[in-house]
Amino acid sequence: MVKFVNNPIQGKIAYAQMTMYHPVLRENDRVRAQYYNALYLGCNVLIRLSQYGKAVLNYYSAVMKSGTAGISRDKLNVKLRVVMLFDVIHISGYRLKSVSPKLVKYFNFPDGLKEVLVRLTLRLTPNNPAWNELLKLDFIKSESDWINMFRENLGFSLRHPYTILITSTMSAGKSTFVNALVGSTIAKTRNLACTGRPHFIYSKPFDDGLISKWDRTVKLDAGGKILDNREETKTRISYESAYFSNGLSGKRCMILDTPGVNSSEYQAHGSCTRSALTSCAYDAVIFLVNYENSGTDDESAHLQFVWESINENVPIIFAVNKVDSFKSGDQPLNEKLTDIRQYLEGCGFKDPTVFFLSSQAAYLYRTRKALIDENDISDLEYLTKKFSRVIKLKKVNGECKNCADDFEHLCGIGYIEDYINDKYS
Ligand SMILES: Nc1nc2c(ncn2[C@@H]2O[C@H](COP(=O)(O)OP(=O)(O)OP(=O)(O)O)[C@@H](O)[C@H]2O)c(=O)[nH]1
Ligand SMILES: [Mg+2]
Repeated sequence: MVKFVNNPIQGKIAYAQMTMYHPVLRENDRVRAQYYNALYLGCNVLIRLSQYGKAVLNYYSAVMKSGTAGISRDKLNVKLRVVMLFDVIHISGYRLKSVSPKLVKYFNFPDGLKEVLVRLTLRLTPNNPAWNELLKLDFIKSESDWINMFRENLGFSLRHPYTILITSTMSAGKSTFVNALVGSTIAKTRNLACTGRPHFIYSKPFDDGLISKWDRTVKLDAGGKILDNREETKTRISYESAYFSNGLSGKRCMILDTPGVNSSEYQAHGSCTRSALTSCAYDAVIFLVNYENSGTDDESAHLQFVWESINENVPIIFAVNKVDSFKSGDQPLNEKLTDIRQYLEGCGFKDPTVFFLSSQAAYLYRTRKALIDENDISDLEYLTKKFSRVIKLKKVNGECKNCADDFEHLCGIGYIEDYINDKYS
């Protein structure tokens, strides 16, 4: 049985890496190597290096191009020692209870600075007034971007991720929907049983350009490898993280992409999704109804299971996906909505929240700058026209508070993000 807990160790991959503006990257090779070596030593002395910490150090080593230069921290200027203190905290995964007092002492700071840093590390929160004192110092002021990245990660570390479980029958478009929410290709999609185990996908507080992954080991830069996985040969759960560049950006959340429940070939897919649902370890559920193929026995059996499994105070959204397949002669969408609502009420869901959407259109739109396949480019062009001229989702999804006629709302995903943002606390 898979244990569906929000694992704090793997959850650390949600912290964005701060290397892009790292102050040491403006130094020469010798200083960078010195810095890396001193950091490596400091981490080994000051904290218990977790798998995550080792992965960050490895990543730093590649970015900082560590060499064989001397290792003494005293050779580094005070600014780099302050930076290193924050790096150690970052590498520890923002958990410093046991080391705070000796941490500041270790770096031999001058007296005034030492006091500020002790106050900061004793109550390590993004709002501690000692940040202002630190950032007032001339030699630190220039690093305020980098320090603010640290504070954003710190703020994230203190918040519980709002967990959204996505479920449906096979191939309704869950993984495409997840890619659309994130705004990049993080989950594998295809028109056959595809997702074979639960994927926990954490949001990052800011964009570090990396897709990270835990799958027995931590890979901070797993981008290209994510989609190569043969699902059945790896661990039973995969943890990934990326910056969500759209409606959920900056939110601390975790999307749980589950396998479709009705594969006759892979029955384990259904049982692991059902155990995720009965775990109740989530804050909201999104049930994708397949517009092309709804009302099947498999779907109503799964709806029944969901109705029995989830707590009544957990919000559930029904997202009718693939509405881009609508063609003239089809039942008008407002009638379809009435039928779907009745069907859901028949399964026990009182006054269900239903939105129509096209995950495929949202995904293509949000990744448009990176599209290279000609078919994708022409599909997007076609879908853009279809959603502004033919399929008027406003009529079924309703007017919305904040939307002009942006494509996110025209293709439906914007409504779902607005709803999540309303519930998010
Ligand atoms: N037309 C259309 N096709 C879509 C849409 N969303 C997904 N698809 C297609 O549907 C197929 C299945 O998509 P996936 O995202 O892999 O579906 P899934 O629910 O994750 O599948 P499993 O993990 O196997 O249960 C793929 O070929 C997608 O391209 C959509 O909004 N419109
Ligand atoms: Mg999938």
